[in-house]
Amino acid sequence: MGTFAPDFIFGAATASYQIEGAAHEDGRGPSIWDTFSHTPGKVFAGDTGDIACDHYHRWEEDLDILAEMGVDAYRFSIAWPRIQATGSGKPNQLGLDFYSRLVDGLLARNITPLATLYHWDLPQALEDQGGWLHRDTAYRFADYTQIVAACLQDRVGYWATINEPWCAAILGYTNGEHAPGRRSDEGGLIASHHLNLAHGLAVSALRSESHSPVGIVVNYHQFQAADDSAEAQAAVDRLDAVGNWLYTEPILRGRYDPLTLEVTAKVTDWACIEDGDLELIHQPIDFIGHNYYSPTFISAGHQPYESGSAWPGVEDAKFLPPRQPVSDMGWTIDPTGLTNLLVRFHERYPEMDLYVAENGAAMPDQLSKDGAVHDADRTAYLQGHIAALEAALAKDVPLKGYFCWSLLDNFEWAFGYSKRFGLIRVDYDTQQRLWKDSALWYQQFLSNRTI
Ligand code: GCO
Repeated sequence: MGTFAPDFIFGAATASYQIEGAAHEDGRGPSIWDTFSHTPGKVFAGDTGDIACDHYHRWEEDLDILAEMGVDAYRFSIAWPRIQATGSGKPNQLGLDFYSRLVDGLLARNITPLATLYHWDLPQALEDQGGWLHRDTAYRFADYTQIVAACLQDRVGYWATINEPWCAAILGYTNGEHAPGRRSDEGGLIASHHLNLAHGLAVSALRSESHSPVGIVVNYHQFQAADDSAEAQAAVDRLDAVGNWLYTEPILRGRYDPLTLEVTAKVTDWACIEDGDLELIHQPIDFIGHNYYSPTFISAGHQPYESGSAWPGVEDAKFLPPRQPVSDMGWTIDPTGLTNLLVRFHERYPEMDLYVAENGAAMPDQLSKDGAVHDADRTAYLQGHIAALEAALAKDVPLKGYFCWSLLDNFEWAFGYSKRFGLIRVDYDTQQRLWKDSALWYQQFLSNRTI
């Protein structure tokens, strides 16, 4: 156990649709998540992001909480539909002004802004034209990025182009679990390529307006073979190819991994890849952000590929049940998975600085009689995973920072408000913010950075 270096960044993270609310205010247009959440049956209890944590109006209070907590940085996302209501055309100055105030508010509190340009809230008008299945959306994303970067420039300390392209593409366009809820085996792969292209085009746009570091945030699936058989490892390799290297190989190596092309050949001919695309995608970047929550245990076995699978083309890979203990999401709690992820990713891409852009847990929080949330389970989760960072650093992983997901309880996508990930409890009736015990622990940890 030790103390983290002074230049190691600790923060907290949120995302626009999950906390802002004000869905129809100041020129914001509808996003695919507005449409999806208002579609009966798509989101738990019919929850929507219409109000969420009302962060759009309470942002100063929330920044004060961050300052009082003692974070170095804050990761948030910018809602494209606030900047361009239909995803293209003249920027909405009121939207730019909101994020300009937010960034200035962070800087005034000596907190470094890390801005994610796309955390899934695609303007619905672009979806109506095909969304991420439509190549042109990548170019619209670059235009949007240029507008935002020209406004915020180096007031933003770090830029992340896209949050979790796998979720946006596969859950949005292959199995339909997320917005826009489309179901097509090939769709998620086409959307993946266009998101990779959008990333590359956005990097170029950012470089033209800002000197700040640029990267992308991925939900790298931490697959772990359940036994040491060659077959189990081969199954992990196939899942890695379709779930992980599908993004990092074109972005960091300017190619699609041969195993990715081999496994997906039964689903797509990759006709969406045009000459020059991989050069556009493979722009030099400064960091990779990893969102880690849990490992996934894999064994080999006869498991034919079935249409609708979130792993297009993968066969003979069996997903084993989660291992205890689990979070309120039913996800295995295993900090060694985080160390393994960071070490393994560094071995494959040694040139990349790494950040843990999200890590945290939904827990069955209860408001106790004394009016507090004694979430010892969340505190234990955070302690274990922050300690796991040290194990990665001890193996010379160029890990530069850690962001807890999430600052606030918020709209957990298809789970609505039924899952609470926050350090801060949000009473959705009153919008009152309440520091959970885990927030008090994180504040104390940040005061001496010793675990
Ligand atoms: C994600 C998203 C977050 C989620 C969080 C908990 O990683 O899926 O970035 O928006 O809310 O991860 O699932």
